[in-house]
Amino acid sequence: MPTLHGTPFSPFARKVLIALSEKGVAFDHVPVSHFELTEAFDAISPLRKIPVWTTDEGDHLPDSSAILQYLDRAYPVPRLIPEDPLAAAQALFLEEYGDTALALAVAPVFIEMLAAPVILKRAPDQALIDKKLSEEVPRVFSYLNSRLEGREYLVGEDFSVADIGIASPLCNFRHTGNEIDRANYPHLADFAERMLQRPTIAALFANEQKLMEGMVSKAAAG
Ligand SMILES: N[C@@H](CCC(=O)N[C@@H](CS)C(=O)NCC(=O)O)C(=O)O
Repeated sequence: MPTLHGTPFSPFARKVLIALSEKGVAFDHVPVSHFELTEAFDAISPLRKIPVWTTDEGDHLPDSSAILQYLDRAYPVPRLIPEDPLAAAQALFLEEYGDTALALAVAPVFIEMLAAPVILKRAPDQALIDKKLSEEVPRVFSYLNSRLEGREYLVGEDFSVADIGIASPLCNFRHTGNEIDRANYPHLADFAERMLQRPTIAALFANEQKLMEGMVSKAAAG
């Protein structure tokens, strides 16, 4: 059985979980957190990052975008990378935007508000949260909002890696309880709702909420 290594709370591992669910691929899941990676993990992930996908043959793919490329060729139904060359390139760019600008804006908010108190057992860095929410988040949300005007999906007429790449970090943002300000970013707010109602993403998000509740009550019990 192929194996995914990576906690479902990682925006990068969640990209892979969404694609696997969309394609109905069976796999084993080792939900390792990046907070617990040691040197031994370098054997399968030279950058010591999650996610890693290990094929049945024992090959390791240590990057979410590489994994999505692989999955789309190995399990082509449904297609998540558009056939059209321009649309494919646009989708890959938006996936990259999600992995970089969006993840860098919202993942630290998630880490400080949830991982810090629950996993790392330290106080949140409120100054960092405030800076992300007041500077980077508005810039990134504004760009995404403009890309989504009049569109159901980010590229073309179908769900693609672009939507996965943007929806996944938005799940982390939703976990923090912060809202996408509908007055300023109506198209992005609608997109986030659509994505969170999509059955594959809704099921993953509900499972994460259950896991998070368990972690929060365990941390509260000391
Ligand atoms: N480009 C990588 C980024 C993966 C990544 O940054 N993962 C984080 C967890 S969300 C990680 O493992 N961080 C560990 C570290 O940077 O030390 C991908 O798309 O898979």
